[in-house]
This record gives sequence, C-alpha cells and structure tokens, in this order.
Amino acid sequence: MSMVDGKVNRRRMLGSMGLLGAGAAVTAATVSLPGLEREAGAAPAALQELTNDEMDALHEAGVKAFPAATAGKGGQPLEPQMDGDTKVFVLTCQVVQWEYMPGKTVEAWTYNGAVPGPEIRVTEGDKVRIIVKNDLPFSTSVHWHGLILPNAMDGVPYITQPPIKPGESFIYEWQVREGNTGSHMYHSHHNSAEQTPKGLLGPFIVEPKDKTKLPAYDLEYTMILNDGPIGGYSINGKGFPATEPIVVKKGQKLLVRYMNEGLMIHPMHLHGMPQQVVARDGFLLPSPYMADTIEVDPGQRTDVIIDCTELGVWAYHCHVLSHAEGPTGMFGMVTALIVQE
Ligand SMILES: [Cu+2]
Repeated sequence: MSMVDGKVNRRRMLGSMGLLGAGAAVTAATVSLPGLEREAGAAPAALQELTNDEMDALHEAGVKAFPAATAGKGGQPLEPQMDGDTKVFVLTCQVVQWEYMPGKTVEAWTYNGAVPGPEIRVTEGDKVRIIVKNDLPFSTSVHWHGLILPNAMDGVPYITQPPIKPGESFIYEWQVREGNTGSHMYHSHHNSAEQTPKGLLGPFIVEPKDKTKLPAYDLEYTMILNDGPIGGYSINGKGFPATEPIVVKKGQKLLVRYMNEGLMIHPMHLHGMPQQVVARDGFLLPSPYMADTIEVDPGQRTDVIIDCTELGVWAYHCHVLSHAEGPTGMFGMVTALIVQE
C-alpha cells in the first residue's frame, strides 16, 4: 500500500507543482528502449532482442506509472433538467479525440464527448425524456439495454424507428417501470458492432424506491468493459496504467457494477478478497453466491459486493490473460483495489 500511496501522493504533489501532466507520464508509461513501443495487445517487433532484465524493467515502468494521468473521464453523472415531473437528459453524439493511454489518442464516437458516456441515474417510476442529438457524420440510434419500455422507444432502426441521421435528433420518452431496477446500459443499435465499441456506450442505473431491500454496501463503482478500437482492452475507456484505482477503507463494503459493452467475454478477477455476486442484469439474485472470478459476457451486467477486509494494493484484472499482460508488462484490463486503514 505504501508504495502506491507514495506514488499517488508524489503524483499529486508533482501535479500541483505543474511538473506532471499527460506528457510527463508518457515517459514513464511507454518504453525507454530504442525501437520498442508498448502497444496494448501487440508484441513489439524488437521483443526477441530484449534481455530478461530489460523485460523486467518494462514491467516495472508500467506498474510505477500507475495511475497514469490522461485527459477525459467517462461515466460521470448527468444531471437532468426537470420539465414538470419529467427528468430530461440530453445526449449529443459527437466525434472526439480520446486519450486512452498517456499521450495516445484515438478517434472516439461518444455521447457528450466521453467514453463511457455519462451515467444516467433515475428511480423506478420516474418519467424520463432523453433527447439524442446526432452530430456524427453518420446515422445512429440508442438502445436502452435492460429497460422495459414502449416498443417505439427501443431504439432499433427499421424495427422501431428510423435511424437518426446526421444533424437530426430523436426524443426517447417513457416512464421507468416499477421493478425495472438495477444496472443497465445504453448504446448504439445501428452499425452497432462498430459504433458501440467505438465509444457509443454508457451506464443507465435505476434505483429502487425502497433501498432497504438492497444488500448493504458503503460505496459503489461502475466498471465498463470494452474491447476494440478505443485502445484495445479497456476499463472505463482507459487502458492500464491509465485505469483508475479503486480506493476504499478497510471494513467497507464495495458494490461493483460490471458492464460488458465489448465483443468478448471478460472474467474479472480480484486478488485478495472474494466477490459476492448479488445481481445479474439488474435482477437481485435470490441466493447470492461467492466467487473470485466473475465472467461478464457481452451485454451482461453483474453486480458484486466486495467485503474489503484485507489491507494492501490488490491487482484487479480480466483473467483472459492476453487482455491484461504481455511480454512487456501489464496493459489493458488491469486496475487495483487499494484497501487503506
Ligand atoms: Cu478480458
């Protein structure tokens, strides 16, 4: 713990001194060996020329760079405007350059300029209106994944609506059904194998009116898994070491909402402490169960509660190991749970 704490504190201190920005972090996060560039998922051409110590040094540099600073943070709460008793949200589909690793950007197709898109959070029974403006140079649509709603609001072009063409808007409006609570998502349903992993994805969380029926937890964290054009394997739009550590105090119970918006399965493994699976696709399980590796298939949401009993910095990663570590170190779907006193 102390090492990472020291790292975080040093980073904060350097940041306040103006010495550490994305540019400075690049040096630490990328390679220092000539001709070798650390790329998520790609073995460097010069790999066979590395000595054992050089490979170790690359692993060390990646870990020491964590958490590396990057511009942009997705999944932030989107505040609604009230129109009478209706909660109105505005999502603008737009192209941005997204920094997924220090100094590395990629064109992303986004809701409101971030990957993942903003978090929409409502309560069962709420009337919601979501105005989707399409500033992309191509058509799109939004599907509300897990929500039970009128057919015309389901967001599938030529089945329930015309595509939203460039420059046009579409208004989705419904009353969130009683009981349709939990962890849901929204994403493109037009050319979706390309548009969704490219960034048109976000969390949609419905809270119950009566929270006493929920399992107890102290804090929560949404972890959106993706694979594809936004820097390869990512957690919340970033690849290690630019992923965000989750910091808790010993004894706290942490709710993690896994959401898989990618095209592959991602079994998420936490070191040090088991996970109690409490909900699947928004539905509370009648018999929660313990596990240490939680498979999250494309489209699925799995909620777990972690009883943070063990002090330290615990590796937290996808256990398809090629999504998390290569010969030059960890990358992609890796973060840490930091349990402090
Ligand atoms: Cu994976």
